[in-house]
Amino acid sequence: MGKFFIGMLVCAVAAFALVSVASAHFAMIIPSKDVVGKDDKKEIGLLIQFTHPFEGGPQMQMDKPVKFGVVAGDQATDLLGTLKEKKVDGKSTWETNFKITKPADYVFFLQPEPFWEPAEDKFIVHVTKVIVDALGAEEGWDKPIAATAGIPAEIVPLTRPYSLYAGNLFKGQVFKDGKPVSGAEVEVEFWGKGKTKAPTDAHVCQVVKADHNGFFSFAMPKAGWWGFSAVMEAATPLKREGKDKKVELGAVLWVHAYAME
Ligand SMILES: [Cu+2]
Repeated sequence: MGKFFIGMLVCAVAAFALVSVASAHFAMIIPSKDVVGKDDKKEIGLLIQFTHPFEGGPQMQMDKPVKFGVVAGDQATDLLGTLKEKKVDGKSTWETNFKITKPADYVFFLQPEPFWEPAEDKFIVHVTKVIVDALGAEEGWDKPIAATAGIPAEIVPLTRPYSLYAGNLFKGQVFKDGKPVSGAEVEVEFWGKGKTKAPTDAHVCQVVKADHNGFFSFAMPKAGWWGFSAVMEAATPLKREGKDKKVELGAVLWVHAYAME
């Protein structure tokens, strides 16, 4: 994180920061469209990156992911080989195109390499999803995919996670290792790209807590992409220089809200 090292602590540890900037880092999968209609081009672009979405940076390094693929119906397809690296501010981001071949809800998923965060003395793994509806399928968005995709955590939407309006209440359920996570803390951030002003630093990253069954909800006040990141601790630590280090396991979901005309 270079020169931004000090100012760049996530909201979870903002209380300990000398310079308190309440931005959080999020892994992102952003498709060029969240709903592909029958008259649309049957191909979408996907952007993968690790950054601070509200402020539009500083960009963080995203190594080639451990897993990247899509679940449609009950089948997972590995798309890791399709990713093309693109450097932004000297950090790796990834891009690919995906051809729509049938009506389905396409659940794209990403499991990044553990990212070492010296400021927090831990690794970060943000397992990320985004859901694209194609050709009027409107089916499959509410199904957990962790077992099919082989990922350790996920947010399962209860609100249909595409064709949303700004102002909608988004509801989701946090799962880790196949079980709902009681009291999970969910960080919420708008992909403001640095163009949206926050009244205070604390406004950058919103926080909601899940209930005993892992359910949370959040009303999105603005049109654009919204990221929900349930921040947990992985069951197993990872070694760094011979020492056990905690792993922050995030379950991230991105949804797009449209302005209502
Ligand atoms: Cu960061």
